[in-house]
Amino acid sequence: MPTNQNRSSQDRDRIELRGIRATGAIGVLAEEQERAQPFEVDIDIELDASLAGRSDDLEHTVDYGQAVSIATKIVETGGVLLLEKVATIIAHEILGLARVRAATVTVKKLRPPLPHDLTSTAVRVRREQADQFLTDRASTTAYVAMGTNLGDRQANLRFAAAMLPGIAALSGIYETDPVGGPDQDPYLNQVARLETMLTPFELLERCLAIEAAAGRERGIRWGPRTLDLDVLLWGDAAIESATLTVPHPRMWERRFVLEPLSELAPELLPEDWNERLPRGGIKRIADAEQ
Ligand code: A4P
Ligand code: MG
Repeated sequence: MPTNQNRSSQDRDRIELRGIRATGAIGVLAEEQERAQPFEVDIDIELDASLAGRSDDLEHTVDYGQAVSIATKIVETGGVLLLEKVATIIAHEILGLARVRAATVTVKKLRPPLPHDLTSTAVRVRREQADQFLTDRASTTAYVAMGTNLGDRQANLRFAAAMLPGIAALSGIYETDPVGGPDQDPYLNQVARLETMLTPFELLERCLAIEAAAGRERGIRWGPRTLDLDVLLWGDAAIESATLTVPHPRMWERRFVLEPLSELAPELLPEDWNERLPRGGIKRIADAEQ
């Protein structure tokens, strides 16, 4: 957990880039698409600069030269109609740089072709790390692992399958010996494939809400639970944040995850997974209920 002191410097620290000038063919009018016009871009990068502030090492901060190059290149590439789109593309590219927590990008059209007296038009967007996964694709394929070893286990799995959004397929149901934690009853495990519009963070929120609705109480780590929902994969995203790690960090070591997942997406598993993982302690007991 970040300390309060950390959190406040994360909130306050910014790199501010002002007046990045570039020309590009951007605009709704035909003439704007044909002839490049001048733009000015301002960028605010939110980051935790406390380490770089002590170390004096470029590795510990964001190289703002890269941010300027990104903005210049995107404007010069042109071929976009709206300032909203240009600003969003720049913001998402900047979020791809290490250590950027959020980016605010203002794109200003310096000579707007309007029959009025005005100096400029501008659009400002702010995007955070979590927004990186807001795509314009219809949906993303994600996999969620379900586990239960308290109460009516089959009913808990049915509940999860009914509550998870966008279920496209379910694996069979496996009865499995508990791995880790205290002495506890066997689990039922199952994996779901989703076609989802949710970002990975929204999907995690949804999973936590469904666990709570199933009466999950958080006690000892790896202890018995009515329902555990783990986000295994979300497209090909690699996420390491305080609240979410994707792919799920322990999935590759767990037969109770990989065996059901292999029914739905064998191509996603390492070739040797079946030989590598200890056998036993797992039995397929039912097909997915339709
Ligand atoms: N979190 C981070 N990444 C993820 C992710 N990809 N998916 C964070 C879900 N959550 C993720 O989770 C703690 C926090 O992890 C969440 O609040 C979220 O912000 P939790 O569910 O409260 O804790 P947990 O599940 O008790 O701990 P952990 O370490 O996640 O346990 P696992 O790895 O889920 O393992 N044996 C059998 N046979 N079958 C099982 O299903 N499950 C576990 C739990 C142990 N042994 C088992 C089984
Ligand atoms: Mg969990």
